[in-house]
Amino acid sequence: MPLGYTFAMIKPSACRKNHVGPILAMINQADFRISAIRSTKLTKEEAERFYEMHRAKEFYSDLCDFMSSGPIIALLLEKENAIQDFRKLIGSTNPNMAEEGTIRKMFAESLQKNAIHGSDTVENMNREADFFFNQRERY
Ligand code: FUP
Repeated sequence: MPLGYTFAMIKPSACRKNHVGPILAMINQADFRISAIRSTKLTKEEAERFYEMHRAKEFYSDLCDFMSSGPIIALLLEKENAIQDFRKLIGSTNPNMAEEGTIRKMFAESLQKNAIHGSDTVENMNREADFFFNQRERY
């Protein structure tokens, strides 16, 4: 299986609770290589753009308020089968349904404050990676 990439983002709630270190350790232990990493804080407008596919959903406005409420860690990660393996590592969107040992099972507080984002398709991964990183920031 060839190497590929996924984009991930540690959400404001997990950053606030000092879960960044343990989450990065789990990511490295699962054999993902960090290609790019940055701590930043989204404006409301940037969060709206990042989650634009959810614009029509009732949770959209609250989600964008939350995602712009504090710093996040943006990550570009490399591994074989990166997108699918990372979705397995983070677990279900709803932490009540997340499997034991997954990042969301361990660190999520709620469906909205679910600790971490992971791309679901190559197309979204490219869009999300380009949102945060230029080519010179990727190694
Ligand atoms: P995921 O791909 O696992 O991040 O999940 P989705 O794309 O379905 O949802 C994006 C984000 O919206 C989730 F991380 C959390 C948030 N969300 C809510 O706040 N309420 C909902 O009912 C569904 C999702």
